[in-house]
Amino acid sequence: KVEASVPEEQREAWKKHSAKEFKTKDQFEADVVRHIETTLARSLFNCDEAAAYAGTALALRDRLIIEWNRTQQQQTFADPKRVYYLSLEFLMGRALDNAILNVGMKDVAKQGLEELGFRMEDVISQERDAALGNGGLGRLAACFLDSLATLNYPAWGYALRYRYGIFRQEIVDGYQVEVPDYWLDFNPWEFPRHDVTVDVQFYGGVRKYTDDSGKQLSVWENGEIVTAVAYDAPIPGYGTRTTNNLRLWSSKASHGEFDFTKFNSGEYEASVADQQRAETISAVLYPNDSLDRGKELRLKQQYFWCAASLFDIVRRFKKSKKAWKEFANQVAIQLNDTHPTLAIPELMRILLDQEGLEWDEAWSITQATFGYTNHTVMPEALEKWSVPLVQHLLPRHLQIIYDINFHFLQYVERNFPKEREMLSRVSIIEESEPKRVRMAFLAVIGSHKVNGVAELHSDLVRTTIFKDFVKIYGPDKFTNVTNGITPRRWLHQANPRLSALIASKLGGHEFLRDLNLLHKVEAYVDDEEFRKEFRAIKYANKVRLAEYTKAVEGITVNPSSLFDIQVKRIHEYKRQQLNIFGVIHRYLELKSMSPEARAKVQPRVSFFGGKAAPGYWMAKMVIHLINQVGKVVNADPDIGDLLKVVFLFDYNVSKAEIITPASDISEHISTAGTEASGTSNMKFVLNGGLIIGTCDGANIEITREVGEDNIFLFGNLAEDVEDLRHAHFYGDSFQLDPSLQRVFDTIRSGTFGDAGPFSGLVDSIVDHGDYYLVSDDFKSYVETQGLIDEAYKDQEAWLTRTITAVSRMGFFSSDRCIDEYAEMICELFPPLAVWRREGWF
Ligand code: IMP
Ligand code: B1N
Repeated sequence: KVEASVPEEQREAWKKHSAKEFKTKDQFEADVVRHIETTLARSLFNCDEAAAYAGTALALRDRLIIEWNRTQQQQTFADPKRVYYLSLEFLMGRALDNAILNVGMKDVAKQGLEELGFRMEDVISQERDAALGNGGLGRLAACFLDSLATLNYPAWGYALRYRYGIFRQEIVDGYQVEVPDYWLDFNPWEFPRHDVTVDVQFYGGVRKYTDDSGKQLSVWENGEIVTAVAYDAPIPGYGTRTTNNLRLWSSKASHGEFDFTKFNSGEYEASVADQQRAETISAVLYPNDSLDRGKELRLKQQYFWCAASLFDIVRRFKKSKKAWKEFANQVAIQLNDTHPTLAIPELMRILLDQEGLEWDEAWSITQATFGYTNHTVMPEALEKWSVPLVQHLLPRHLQIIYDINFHFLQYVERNFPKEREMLSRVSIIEESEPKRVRMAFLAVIGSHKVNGVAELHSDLVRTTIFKDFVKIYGPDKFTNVTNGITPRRWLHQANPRLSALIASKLGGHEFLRDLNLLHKVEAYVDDEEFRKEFRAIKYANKVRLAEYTKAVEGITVNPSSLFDIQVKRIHEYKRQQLNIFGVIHRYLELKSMSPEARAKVQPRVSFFGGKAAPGYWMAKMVIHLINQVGKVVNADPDIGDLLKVVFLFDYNVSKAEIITPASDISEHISTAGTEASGTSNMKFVLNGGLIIGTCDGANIEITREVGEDNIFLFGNLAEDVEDLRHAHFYGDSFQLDPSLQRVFDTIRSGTFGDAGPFSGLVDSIVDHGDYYLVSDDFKSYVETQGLIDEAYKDQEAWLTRTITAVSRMGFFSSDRCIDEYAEMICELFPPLAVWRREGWF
């Protein structure tokens, strides 16, 4: 069917010469060598590891693009419903290893590279991370793409092609320093599509007019135009030929803007300045995680990306010549948090102003198209854009938002006539000075489903920030889809030996596609041979991290110690401060012990890693404190191997692949009710580590799955947080736990260097209400760490717990999430169910 439009003779020629994918080792080597010699203009005699990486990546890229073309052609003529995932962040990490795995060429590539004189691991580690994200939200998007392709869903990701991803972190004198990440120097994974461009408008004004039929219409005009250029990255599924697309938009001056009249009249500089201004839009990823700063350029990014993506989606829909009422049957758009909420008024603008639909029809299409995933209930992360700013930048969208609000409030008024105070509570427009647009409310109103990302979080979504909306729309609109992770990257790639061990018992790697099969591992929990290998794998992974620590931090750690790891963005709510205060407490205890008592102590290494937002002073001081404590503790001859403190700089996805498999204990210790889900908690347990954590986010469901004996929970519950905060503010002068008091005294005394920088940290707890309840949870945290020390001494029992926990982690595959989204939110079923089961080809 696809080929019908092409004449017979030409079709034959195309077929004959059409690119063939390599299958054998010889063909692989031939492709790699061809790319090294021709594309890179290098030779046998000057091919270093970087060139070997480039040649291998280009060979794999050719291979992926053949599958990509095939997938897109199939989808173009089958024309199924497609799902579009709009996310400002995709934290992809490295692509080569993943591509080799997903196309099933691991052995071929390894042997091929060896014959050419290279070790696969060295070649793979030449690649720079694609770091177009901050943390969990962006990495979740990346796991979802992997699952969508693996499960054969016709899905596209849409994002921005930032010239600079998240900054690289360096540590100078114990302080974080940010260095730009110019990751595009060499990026073999993207295809520029200079033929796929969209002109996006900003500013200007709205004119009303009457068309020939007497209908009143609006047109947005006289704005400034910036052009979006598409760059595509192929996303291969695991064990399937489906290769989906991640489309990244890059901004450049429109032809109109790089004005040759300006150029000719001597305004060359002005015209270059225009160009640079346009390019600024996609220049840099905002480095804030769970924090909204309300910057104009960020709003410009959001609109630019939404407008380009919707244009593309609508263009693709129109190719099918279907009626508009079919739109939501063909298109599902999932909003990854509120960042893409402008897509809602943008679709309305297209339908009303360009397609001439009536309001009611346009609105029902829009609502049926969008689904919204909320990732946080913390007030500082909820986006609110100033009305004057939106008015200036997007005048027509502001009108549409007001109209949406008008219709919505009318509906509320009709249905809840007795609750007039509700109107101001649920209005999209906050009556502040200046007025602000509440993007989360707009997202709820414009979507047919809203979900949180773990059970507790979804409950909080329903009972706190969207309480009124549950009343208005009924409870069915609000649902839960607990997050997950892709076992391809987070088990097989990060921990190949564990994956191989499991495969040897389960008769193959099918569990990588159906993670629930892991439950069969539990049968081997008493199998001596299995236990021995499982233990050896954990030890080898710890040795690898110890070697890495030596190489990059110059710190020697003993791999027989208990490895305690907390790696994630640095944030007060995640409470790295609680961890480091606990470390200081441990240090003080050790110092006061007799040598005999010390001899009985369980040696431990506390690893930290993570970036602080550049403007987040408190988070930066936490990093500084960790480094200062490390300096003192690691050099203390009384302490030796009993305690080491390591800050692993520049934490990112590829480093996570080394760090995660090496934990005995990892820390997920947010103030209850603040961490929506967390996903690294899942990664650590899947790799044979246990958790110390609060009853927060997905920790709760991990407990449900692995059993209470296989996790170390502590601290206050979410339901008590409000009262505790209240008590801090209004209660009688509060008594600090004496051991925490001693920690603060030690910091203030200058034991860890100048105490000045740390005063804010201590004061926030002692004088400013301890919003994150560090003092309330400190005692139970320290006690639980004590239980862990004791438990770890019984190595056999510990091993049993870790094996049991691994075998019960099947639920946390992102494949399960994607099926839940598909079924509940995107309504991709039933037609896709058939393809999904039987594959596309
Ligand atoms: P788009 O959906 O128009 O952006 O097309 C995406 C990809 O689908 C293209 O790059 C082609 O590989 C494929 N494609 C689009 N239109 C056709 C068609 O008419 N026949 C076959 N393949 C197509
Ligand atoms: O999303 C993750 C969750 O696992 C984490 O618990 C949650 O904190 C994270 C504004 C965010 N929530 N909100 C953000 C990121 C960037 C930004 O500019 C907010 N990230 C999360 C996946 O569900």
